[in-house]
Amino acid sequence: MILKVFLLLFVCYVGFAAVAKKDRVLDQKLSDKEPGSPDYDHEDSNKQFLQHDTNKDGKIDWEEYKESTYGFMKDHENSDDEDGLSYKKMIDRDQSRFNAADSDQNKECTPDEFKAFLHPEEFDHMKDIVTRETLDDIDK
Ligand SMILES: [Ca+2]
Ligand SMILES: [Ca+2]
Repeated sequence: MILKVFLLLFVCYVGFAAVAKKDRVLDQKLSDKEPGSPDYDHEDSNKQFLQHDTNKDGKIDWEEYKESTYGFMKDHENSDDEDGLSYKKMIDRDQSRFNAADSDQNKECTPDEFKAFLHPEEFDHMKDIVTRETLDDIDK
């Protein structure tokens, strides 16, 4: 019971912060192309893929993504302060989405699979995870 209350408070508290931070991260990634155009999506995905494929083997595994996206926040990973909690929340969410995007479940995303990670709303098999994320946002 105590755990349940704690979890509820936790979700309420960090949910909003996580969304706000995530939006800022996404804003920084915008290129000079207009968002929403097919060109933009394509180029944006490729650019981000190259950015996260740090060992340049043409695939991105979860650790690679996590390191290149959240590595700079490493100090917070094991802390219990506010930053540490929202950090974990963002990572958990990304990891769920990453696993859903990895359609052959080999723990690595090809450029195509990574596109589903970046633009889940465009892929049928990502609908569940998009719904879950949306519910997460509302349910707080
Ligand atoms: Ca790689
Ligand atoms: Ca895969």
